[in-house]
Amino acid sequence: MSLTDESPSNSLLGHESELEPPRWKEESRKHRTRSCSLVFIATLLLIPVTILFVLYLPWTSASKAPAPDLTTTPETVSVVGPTRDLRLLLRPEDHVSRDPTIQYFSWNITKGKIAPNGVQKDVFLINGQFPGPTIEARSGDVLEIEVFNFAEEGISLHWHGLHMRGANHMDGPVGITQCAIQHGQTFTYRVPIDEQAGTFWYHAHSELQRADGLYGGLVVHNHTTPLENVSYQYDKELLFLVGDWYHWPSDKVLANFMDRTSMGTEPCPDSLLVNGLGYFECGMATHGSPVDCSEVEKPWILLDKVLRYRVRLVNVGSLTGFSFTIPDVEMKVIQVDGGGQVESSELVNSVGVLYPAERVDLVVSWPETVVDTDTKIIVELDKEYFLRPNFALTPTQSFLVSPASLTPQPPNNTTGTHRFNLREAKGPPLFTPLPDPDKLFMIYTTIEILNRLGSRPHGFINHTTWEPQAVPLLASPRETWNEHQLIPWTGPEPVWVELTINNIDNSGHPFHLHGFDFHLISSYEGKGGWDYYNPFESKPPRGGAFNTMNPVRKDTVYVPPWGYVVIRFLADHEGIWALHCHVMWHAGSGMVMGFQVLGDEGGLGGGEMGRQAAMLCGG
Ligand SMILES: *[C@@H]1O[C@H](CO)[C@@H](O)[C@H](O)[C@H]1NC(C)=O
Ligand SMILES: *[C@@H]1O[C@H](CO)[C@@H](O)[C@H](O)[C@H]1NC(C)=O
Ligand SMILES: *[C@@H]1O[C@H](CO)[C@@H](O)[C@H](O)[C@H]1NC(C)=O
Ligand SMILES: *[C@@H]1O[C@H](CO)[C@@H](O)[C@H](O)[C@H]1NC(C)=O
Ligand SMILES: *[C@@H]1O[C@H](CO)[C@@H](O)[C@H](O)[C@H]1NC(C)=O
Ligand SMILES: *[C@@H]1O[C@H](CO)[C@@H](O)[C@H](O)[C@H]1NC(C)=O
Ligand SMILES: [Cu+2]
Repeated sequence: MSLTDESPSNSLLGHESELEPPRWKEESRKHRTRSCSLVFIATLLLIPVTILFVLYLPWTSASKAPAPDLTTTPETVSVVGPTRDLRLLLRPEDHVSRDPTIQYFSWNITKGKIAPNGVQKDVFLINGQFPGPTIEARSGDVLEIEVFNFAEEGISLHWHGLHMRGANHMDGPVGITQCAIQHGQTFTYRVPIDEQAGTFWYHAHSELQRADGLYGGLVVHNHTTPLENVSYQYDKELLFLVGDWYHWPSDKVLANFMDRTSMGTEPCPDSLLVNGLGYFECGMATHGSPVDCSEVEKPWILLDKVLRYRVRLVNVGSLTGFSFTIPDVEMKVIQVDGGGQVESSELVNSVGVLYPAERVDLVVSWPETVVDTDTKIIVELDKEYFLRPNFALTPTQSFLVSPASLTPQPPNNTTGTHRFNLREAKGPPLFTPLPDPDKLFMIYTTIEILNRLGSRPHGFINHTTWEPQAVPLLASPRETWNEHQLIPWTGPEPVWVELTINNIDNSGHPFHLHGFDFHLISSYEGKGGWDYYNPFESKPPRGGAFNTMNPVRKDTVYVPPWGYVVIRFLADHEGIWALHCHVMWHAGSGMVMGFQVLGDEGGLGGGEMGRQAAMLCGG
């Protein structure tokens, strides 16, 4: 196929007659703005039930429990009064000085009606909790998580950011490394942590269930001396799972996105949650989007502002990035994603934009003059995807941070916002520059509306819109993979791979690579012209020379509109590793591919992991 043509629609994807040219799409996306509320009218006839508030129970590592009777649903945790405290305090002291171990967990997964922000929704619960229990570990641990599926639908779990060396069949994506755990089935995930440390999370990798609450935090503490609390100078650790939230069930939201009338614009969320709590003014919903709503108290957090905190911040949302601000604080960015160090001495009071599935670790402290004053945490959802306004949404919300003192003072006048731009994060200088790549790969990614697919928007990577096959790819020979699978092979030996992701859309895509950390050596936001990068041509990249001296290490990266990112990683451990956009509606409509690492040309179906991958299939 020729790549010299000036029109991306003609040269990149090759569906000349079917493709909508990106320009046209851009305009249609802007002009077809309409209110979400109209669409809400016909939905959500929820049976009124007593509102359940889910308590944060500290997670407990159960030793191997006797298998529960899967025919009777366990009782949902009964709910004791509203606790609206956002605080999720971590316990590094339980992990940093012990030996590595196998930690056992036993999880009952159910679905229940809860109202995290006052609005009822059918949400996944793990042992009665939403979000799921926070897992804390240290490098070298192995997690053994026995999952009992009491929910009516098939599920699977992914351990976001963990390399899963030798354990590709435990990685989670249905259709790639496993079949779903069906209702009434149980499955034990064995998750090796090896030498990783940082902020991770786990979430469903089946259907769209992450957007219905099937997720939780996973923190791996670094045991190396000097301990991180000493080198980064903090006293306590807090976890914040922050993300946008839809009142609709996820399958309805996806259906709305993939409807002919959406023109590829994403339904915008209704609310946002912090550690599973939010607030919503019921009055906002009355015009056209009836919900079962009760006013709840705004969540808040009580902190001893004399202490210095390490904040581990995760975007657990489905669509939007956000910025995180505490006006009167001194904040320093120390890490991104799973422990990728960030070189910065800058003191700020805000970070952003953090895109879905990205993480950032901060050390925050308060100047002495304000330790007794009230302050707030401000979460501001990024407007990039809000092309269809949702009048029910309050995109910027603040949560009171109350000092431990008995007589808190009103806050001083707000100071200006000094934001650390996460797109510009740099890692520490490398001792030697990154090795040159052995293999180059390049992809184009876009949301396309094709006649042959019913004029419904689909996520594409090159020519491929992903759909899961009945037998996971890990368990089947390559010759049986259908046209919905784009799985290049990196070869039989470990190699340095350089991957260029070109984004021909006018909005960004946060891409996640399973199984590896990568070095981000280039990121460029295009100006709307022919701004992509083709490593197979001699033309130099628009975004300038690659950074091989101090690139940041990540597992999820925002690919800017009309632009590209270039990443390098050492493809050295066997598996079929998914690569996909982390926007739920983009991945759910097909923006998914993978890499086959090691093995032979015929796939990995013949190996031991391949045999294990088929365990839950058929039957
Ligand atoms: C899981 O459900 C079973 C009932 O089938 C119950 O016996 C068991 O205690 C539950 N486990 C947890 C951790 O809630
Ligand atoms: C760091 O953490 C360790 C283990 O929890 C603790 O013993 C030590 O006192 C902490 N050091 C500081 C400076 O907070
Ligand atoms: C743990 O922290 C040390 C610095 O104290 C760092 O060199 C090391 O890379 C960290 N380990 C991991 C697995 O991130
Ligand atoms: C906040 O206001 C008080 C009273 O005006 C003042 O003493 C203090 O220095 C102020 N703090 C900051 C950080 O501006
Ligand atoms: C806050 O700013 C306003 C307007 O600049 C001023 O009138 C007021 O006194 C200030 N309050 C404090 C506590 O500094
Ligand atoms: C994607 O398409 C481009 C353009 O045709 C091609 O150069 C590239 O190799 C393709 N990538 C993969 C992984 O097939
Ligand atoms: Cu996307």
